[in-house]
Amino acid sequence: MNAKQIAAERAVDYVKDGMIVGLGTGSTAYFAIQKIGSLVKQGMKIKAIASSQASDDLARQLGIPLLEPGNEQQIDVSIDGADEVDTNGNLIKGGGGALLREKILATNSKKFFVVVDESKLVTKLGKFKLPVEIIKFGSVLTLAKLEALGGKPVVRQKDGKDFNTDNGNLIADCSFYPIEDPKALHEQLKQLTGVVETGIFPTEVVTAVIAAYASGETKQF
Ligand code: ABF
Repeated sequence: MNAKQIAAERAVDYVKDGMIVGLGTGSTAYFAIQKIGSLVKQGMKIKAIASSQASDDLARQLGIPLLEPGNEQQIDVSIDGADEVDTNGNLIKGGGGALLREKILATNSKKFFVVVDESKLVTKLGKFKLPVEIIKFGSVLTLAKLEALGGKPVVRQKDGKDFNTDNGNLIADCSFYPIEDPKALHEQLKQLTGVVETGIFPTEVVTAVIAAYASGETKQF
């Protein structure tokens, strides 16, 4: 079993019969979704809410019943990957472009587990370019504001075109390394009109990070 799978399956230990689970996105969350699928096959009554079209598609293939987010549903546990995790448990997410929906699920879950292999652990955030979701209207102006803050924004491309999020927005990948105060930077960026969300998930959003090593050992913090 590889480290991503070990971390993901460890987090699924927190999923119990009758729970509503938030499904993350990416190659680590993939293993959690697979495991949840096998629990459903064994008869566990689990329902899920997906953070991306890709995870929604995977959950459907595995027969996991899916819900739309709504007031009547309290998400019990969300499990998701990350692009970087610092020593205090602050995260950068959004490498897959699903940061906004991921954050809506994470911040509306009773528990949020982050699953990573050791390659994601860093002392300070920011070597991984910080994804910032911005709306298309006036994006040149928003990009200029990000530039003025020193973020050197680059609009993410896919197949030679601007990448579109599931919400129809753009992603500006920004360079702020080293990010000394992740929460302060997040709050500063959120104040810019045109910025929808940032890929910084401050540590208070996170219940626990489960990191797995190639040796098979895990660390939870
Ligand atoms: C999502 O997928 C993210 O927010 C992050 O960008 C990415 C991590 O993917 P992987 O587990 O494939 O490295 O969780």
